[in-house]
Amino acid sequence: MTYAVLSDLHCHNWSMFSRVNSDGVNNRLRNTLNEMLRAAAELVKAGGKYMVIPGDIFHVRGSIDPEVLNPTQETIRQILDMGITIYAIPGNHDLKGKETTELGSAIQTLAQTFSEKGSFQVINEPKLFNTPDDEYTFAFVPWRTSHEALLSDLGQIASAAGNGVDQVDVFIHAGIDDVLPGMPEHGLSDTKLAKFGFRRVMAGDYHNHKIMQGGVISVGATTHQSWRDVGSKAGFLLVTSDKVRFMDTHAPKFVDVSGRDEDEIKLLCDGNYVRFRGSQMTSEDVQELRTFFETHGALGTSIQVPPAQASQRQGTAPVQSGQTLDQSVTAYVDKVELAPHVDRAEVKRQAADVLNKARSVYEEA
Ligand SMILES: [Mn+2]
Repeated sequence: MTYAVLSDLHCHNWSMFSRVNSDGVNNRLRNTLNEMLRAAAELVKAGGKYMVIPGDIFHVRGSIDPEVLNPTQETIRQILDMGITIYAIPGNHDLKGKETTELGSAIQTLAQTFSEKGSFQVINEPKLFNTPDDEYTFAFVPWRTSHEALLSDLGQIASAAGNGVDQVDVFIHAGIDDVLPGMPEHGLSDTKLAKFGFRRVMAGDYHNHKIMQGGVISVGATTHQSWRDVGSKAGFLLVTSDKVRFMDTHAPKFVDVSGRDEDEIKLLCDGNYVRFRGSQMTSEDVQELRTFFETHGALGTSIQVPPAQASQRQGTAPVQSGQTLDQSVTAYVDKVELAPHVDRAEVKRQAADVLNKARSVYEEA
């Protein structure tokens, strides 16, 4: 028997590289919803009926946009009508406040909409249960702000499972060290998660699919969403008792072609959003490069080079700090003094969100 896992959908009215489809829906939101439907179709094809979403169905914290909610709800209705049961936990993006509460959870509204069907289940407390057909033992721990709380919840579930712990697949929303290259470690390692002895620990939050030791798995996001996702594996999982099959996203990816040769670039452009960073170029050369990307199928382009003329006028070499803006912000957050109750990893996440938001405006200009 097979079940499906999708995480970090981040349903949103995206601005960068987006347009409005004829039905009024943001095309990038539609791409995500189509991937959800594809996962449901693959699940049914494999004879399965459970879909698990370990967090971040929505993107914007603390408010729901009707142009996002309505098509998302309609997609979920279609999936439930296929005979699928969805189990979901709120991720940090689904929550208005820092902790998981029903009141502050955007996905609670989906649970209420589909309460009669009973087939969209939101889990707001740590929980261990068998699926109705006794095929699986699932456990869930919704978003926790501290690792201590998360690990303590997992410990309690493991002892409740007793000897059967090695048959339990547990779902959390927490970034695991070494999943995102360049993201500093923050103390939640695969070793710590593996030691409970669960069959699998599957985590949403960090947007990169990775299988680690001891059944610990970062699910990854369902689609690429921004330049932060360059190089990450996005898609969904089809899971059986002994196998985890990664299904690569069919939605456009954010790819960086800087330093690649022409043949590689041709292969990377098709159907994707394409970024190039390099040394100074004239505006004519930039336009030529853009046309080259588009000719080979790029759906959007971002060419980030210093303008050739401006720097000649200055007569000085451009300042090269050797650090990206993201690295510099991360380094700053590492150094800056924070109040004791403030979670440094959360500050980094939010700073990255702000940078990303600013970029989406800048890229469009
Ligand atoms: Mn997320």
